[in-house]
Amino acid sequence: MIRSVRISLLGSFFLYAPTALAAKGAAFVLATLWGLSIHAQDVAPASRPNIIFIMTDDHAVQAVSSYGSKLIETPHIDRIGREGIRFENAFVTNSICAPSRAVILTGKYSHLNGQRGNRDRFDGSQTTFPKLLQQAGYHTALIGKWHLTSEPTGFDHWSVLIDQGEYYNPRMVSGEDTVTLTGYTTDLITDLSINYIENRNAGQPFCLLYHHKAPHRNWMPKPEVLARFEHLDIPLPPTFYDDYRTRSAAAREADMRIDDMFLSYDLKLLPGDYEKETGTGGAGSRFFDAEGAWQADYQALTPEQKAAWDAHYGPLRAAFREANLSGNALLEWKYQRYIKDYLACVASVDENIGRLLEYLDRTGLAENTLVVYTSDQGFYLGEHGWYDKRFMYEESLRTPLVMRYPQAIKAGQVSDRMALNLDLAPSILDFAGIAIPTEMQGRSLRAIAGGRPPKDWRKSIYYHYYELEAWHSVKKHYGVRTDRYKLIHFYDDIDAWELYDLEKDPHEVNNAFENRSYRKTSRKLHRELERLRKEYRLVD
Ligand code: SGN
Ligand code: CA
Repeated sequence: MIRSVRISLLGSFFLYAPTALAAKGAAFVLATLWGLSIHAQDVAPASRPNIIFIMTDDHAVQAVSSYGSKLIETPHIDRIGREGIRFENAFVTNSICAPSRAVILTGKYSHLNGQRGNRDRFDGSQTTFPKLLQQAGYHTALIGKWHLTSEPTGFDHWSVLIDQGEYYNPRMVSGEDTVTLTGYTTDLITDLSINYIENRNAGQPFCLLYHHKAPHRNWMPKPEVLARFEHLDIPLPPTFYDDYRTRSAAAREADMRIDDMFLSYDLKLLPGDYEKETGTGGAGSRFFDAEGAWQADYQALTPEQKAAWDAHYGPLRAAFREANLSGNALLEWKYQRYIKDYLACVASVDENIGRLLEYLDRTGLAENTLVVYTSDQGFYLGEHGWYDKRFMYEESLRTPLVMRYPQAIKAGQVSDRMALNLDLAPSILDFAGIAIPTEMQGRSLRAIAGGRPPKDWRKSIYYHYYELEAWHSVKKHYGVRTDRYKLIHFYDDIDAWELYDLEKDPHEVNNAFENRSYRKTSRKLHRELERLRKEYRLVD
C-alpha cells in the first residue's frame, strides 16, 4: 500500500509557497533528492527517442475536437495528432481505470496481468514497458495519477496521487514521503513534469509517464475556467432519453444515469438547496457519504479557492432553488451542470498539454521525443442517459489516441486501423528499439504510424469487463467488435446477448441479436469471438 507519511519540510514549503514559486522550489529540492544533475542539456541521442506518455482519466473522444467534438476545442491534443498520427479507431480492452493501466503497462489482457477490476492488487513484479526501458538505459519517471494499489515499480522517479487523487491541493507520494502541494492538480502535475524534464540527466534518454487525474469524477474545474461553458446551452446527445427497449437487463440495471447523480458531490449543491440527497451509485457506493465527501472537498480549498467557487456556484445554487425543477427539466439541469464542469476540466488538461508541448519546442526536444496522448478509457457524456464507462458500447470502448515523433511519424496521418491500449507497451518499446517480449499480446503500432500498415493487421478486437459488485453495478461481459458489428455476452448473474450493426445503427440502440436477418452474421461473430478467446488464452 502507498503510505501517507508527511515530510514536514517539504509539506510546509509547498503549503505556504505560491504555486509558481513552489514549483520552482520543487524542481530544485526534488532534483537534489533524486540525485539528478540540474544542468541538463536538451539533446538526447538521435537514435533513441525520449518518450512522454500523456494519459488522462475518463477523457471521451466526444470531447476532443479532432475527433469531431462539437462540445469543446482541444487545440493542443489535436496538434499532437496533426503533427503525427491520430487513431480514429482506438479502443480499450476493459473500460475501467486500474485494469486499463495494467493492460497498458504489461501489454497483456486483464486475465493474464491479474488486474481484472479496480480493487485487485497489481502485481508489480511483472514485466512492464517502463522496466524494459529502464533496463535498456532509459531514465524512467511517473508523475500524477497511478491508481494501482501496489507501489510503482520500474521507475527511477515517481510522484503519484493517492488513489483517485484530489483536484485541488493534492497529496503526492514518492516512496515513503508524502507532500501536500497548493494549487490546481492539473497545473501541478504539469509543473512537476516539466521540472523533471528540465532537471533530468541529459546523458540518458528519458521516459516520462505524465498522467492526469482530470477529467475524472467529481469534475472540479480550475477557478479561472469555472465559468468557461456557463453561457452555453449544451445540446443533449441523441440517445440521452434512451429507454433501453431492445437491450438486455444489463443497461436497465446499471446505476450510472445522470438522473441519479449526487446533488451534492457531483452537482455541487449544498444541503438547503434541495430537500434530500437523491443520488445513488450502485453496489460499490453503498457506504459512500456523498454530502460528507463534497464537504471535505470544499473544506480542503484555500480561502482564495473557496472565494472563486462561492462566486461561481453561489448564484447558480440560488437560481436552482428559485427554479424548483422537477421531471425532465431537473434531469436536463443536471446534464448541463455535469457537462459544463466536465468540459472545463478538459479545457485545463488541454491548456497544460499545450504548455508542455511549448516547453519541448522551446528547448529543442520536440524533434527527438515521442509524445503519446490517450485516456485510460472513454466516458458517457449523457449518451444513453449515462455518465461513467464500463460498457462495451462505443462511448466507453473508444479512447483518444494520438502520437507525434517527427523523426519516425509523418505528420497529418489519420488511421482507421483498430488500435488497442494493449498495443501501447509494444509500440513504445518498438520506437525505443527494444525487443518486444513474446508474452505481450498487443502489437506495435509503429509500422502503421510509419505509413506502412501491416497487411495482416487485426480485423476484430476482444473486450472483457469483470467488475460486478462495484460502483454503477454494470454486469460482467465480453465481446467482439469488427469494423461493422459488435457482439456482446453479459454473463454471471445474467445470460444475455446483444448484437449491433454499427453501420446501420451507429448509436447502438437496436439490439439485433434476435433479428433473423442477422443469423449468419451472428454465427460468424460467435466464431470470431471463440477464435479471439483462444488466441488471447482465455480458453484452451
Ligand atoms: C470512483 C467513482 C466511480 C467510478 C470509479 C472508477 N466514484 O469509485 O464513479 O466509476 O471511481 O473510476 S467517486 O465518487 O469516487 O468519484 S476509475 O476511472 O478510477 O476506474
Ligand atoms: Ca478512468
